[in-house]
Amino acid sequence: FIAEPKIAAIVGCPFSGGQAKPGVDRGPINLVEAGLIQQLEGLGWKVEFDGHHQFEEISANGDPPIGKLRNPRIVSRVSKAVAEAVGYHAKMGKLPVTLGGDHSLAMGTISGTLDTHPNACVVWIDAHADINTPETTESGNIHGMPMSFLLGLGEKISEYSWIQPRLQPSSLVYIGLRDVDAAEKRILKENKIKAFSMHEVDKYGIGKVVEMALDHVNPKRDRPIHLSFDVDALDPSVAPSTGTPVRGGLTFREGHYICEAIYETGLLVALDLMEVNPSLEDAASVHQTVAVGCSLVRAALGETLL
Ligand code: 6HN
Ligand code: MN
Ligand code: MN
Ligand code: MN
Repeated sequence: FIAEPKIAAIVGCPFSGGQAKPGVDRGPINLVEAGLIQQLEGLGWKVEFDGHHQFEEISANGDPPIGKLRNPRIVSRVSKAVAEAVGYHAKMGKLPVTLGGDHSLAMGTISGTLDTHPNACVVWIDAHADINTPETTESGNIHGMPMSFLLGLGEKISEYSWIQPRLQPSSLVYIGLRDVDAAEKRILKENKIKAFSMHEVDKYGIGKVVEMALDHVNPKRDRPIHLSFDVDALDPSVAPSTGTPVRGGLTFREGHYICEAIYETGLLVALDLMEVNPSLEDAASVHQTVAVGCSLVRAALGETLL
């Protein structure tokens, strides 16, 4: 699906409004400053980057909650802008690589992918399911809800009417889950959404889990794949600088294996690398997390060990 010569379009999203901890908006800046673009060029990609997106500021009291949703208008507007950017790059036959920023941005990235590739499936790598609805959310943080908007679950919020809920539950698969809210567990069951938690990673090994995940969403290996990677899927010892770390996560190799295996399918049409927060933990932890973020992107874009 990606035209030759292979072109990656970096969509830098310095945005933190989907959650409460400042700093995650610096993630994309740090990833680019660490040399990500040159690294991808080193893999033979042509890389386009026209600067980080500038998102209009709405002050906190200019964006009061809608129900429990925090910063609902700015999150909606930013995600809509991201949908347009990702959709545009995808239509041009480029691979959009979105650097977050918090995971609410995936409402935009996946909407953009589906505009161009309506048959795409989503592989979501995360400690969390990010599938709370406006009713079930306990935190009000929209980064815990993008999947419910994309699937069309829960109460309709007019601010979000631009999102066409056209992703089928059978077109989504999770790997890495280990911190799923009670209501989210119910939603996953009710909608028969396939999820490989850390329990299944331990039981079967990551190779088998990725194979089973792809067999579920992409049995004939003919559908475009959107890979959305929340860096908190990795164990906090591997990626400490992230807003909602949960112990018992993917190892360095398990995370990279997923990216390598998706690349090998030749079906990747969009990639998100989210939730790197360079203001959390010490300088060495930040350096480590940014470096691991870069190497996950490289693995998804074809870096091999041999
Ligand atoms: N993420 N389930 C929790 C919530 O606030 O709804 C955590 C969400 C984390 C979201 O890491 O992208
Ligand atoms: Mn752009
Ligand atoms: Mn997430
Ligand atoms: Mn997460």
